Amino acid sequence: MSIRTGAGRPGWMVGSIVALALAGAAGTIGFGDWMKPPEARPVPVRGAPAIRGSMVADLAAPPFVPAPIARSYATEMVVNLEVIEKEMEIADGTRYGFWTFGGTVPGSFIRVREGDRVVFNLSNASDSEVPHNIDLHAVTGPGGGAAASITLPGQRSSFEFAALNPGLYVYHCAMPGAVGTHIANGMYGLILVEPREGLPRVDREFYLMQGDFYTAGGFGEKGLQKFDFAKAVKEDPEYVVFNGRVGSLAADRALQVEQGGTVRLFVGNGGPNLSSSFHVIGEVFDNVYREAGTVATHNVQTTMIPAGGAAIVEFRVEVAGDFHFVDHAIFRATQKGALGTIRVAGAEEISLFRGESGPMDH
Ligand SMILES: [Cu+2]
Repeated sequence: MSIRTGAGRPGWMVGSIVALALAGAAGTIGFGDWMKPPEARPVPVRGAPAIRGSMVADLAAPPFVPAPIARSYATEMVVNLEVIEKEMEIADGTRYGFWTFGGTVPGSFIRVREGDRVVFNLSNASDSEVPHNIDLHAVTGPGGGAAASITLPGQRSSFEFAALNPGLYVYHCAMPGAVGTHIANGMYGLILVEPREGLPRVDREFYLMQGDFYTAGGFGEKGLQKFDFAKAVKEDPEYVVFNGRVGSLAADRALQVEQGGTVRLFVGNGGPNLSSSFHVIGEVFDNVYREAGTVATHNVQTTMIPAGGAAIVEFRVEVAGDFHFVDHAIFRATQKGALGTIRVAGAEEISLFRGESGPMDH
């Protein structure tokens, strides 16, 4: 079908023809949909349910997450999160002035239930040098809360939202005029809005988040490194890492799981610039909730996680050994730090895999 837009044709008429053509082609708008209950409509009508009681959210530092939610009703969930500017190592012997939500990169993991009314209290530590705020992608509301949460050093702000859509969402600082710099300094994390019916039980859940960092000195240069704005604009990072530093989840900090168990990874990408080609070497993802949406796809090797996006991946670890996860844009893994390890404890299972580790295998 082609639509010609003749000169002089009124704009509204062209618009109507396009709208009708799109509706007809996609077949998504039908009168009958309005007769269905709200949740059966292609675009659901969402509203806040009745709220019962109030509680303070348990937050968790990466790579861990708060326990699954057992509640069968919506409640008022009070989230208290503090912004802390602090120097930490980005690699052995290399320090960086991070800006954090809760003292870690990524920030504290927040877990609420679909329908909860979230009372979000953001404080900014008194020794901070600049104001900060927060935009949670789980929020339905202007700026994701950003304008309502601009907080000066030593102050606190508060806003409220209804967690309408289930899913895993990125949150980040969004200070007007300086969003990129704040995110580049590590100001991001994940909030899980658990669906009303909960998530299927697994043996272990972990929290990973990729980020790209722009230091004045080259990769591995020692000492305190300054943020390099020009490199950030060019999207040319010195570091691409999981959980804020080279080796955050490697060697004796590897994620520990038991052979035969099921693993769920909540994987986010703070960016600020790069998309992640997330891959676990020697594993196939049994389930991937791509872009952290609701529908799972299966038997996936590598999943794409955009900057400011997330994915939930699940798999069973049938074979013991070390399984490295990477950004499969592979020079980021081998030269810039995008590498971590899942260590599966157990016994050899030769019906599934048999082979010796050679001298080059490390
Ligand atoms: Cu900030």
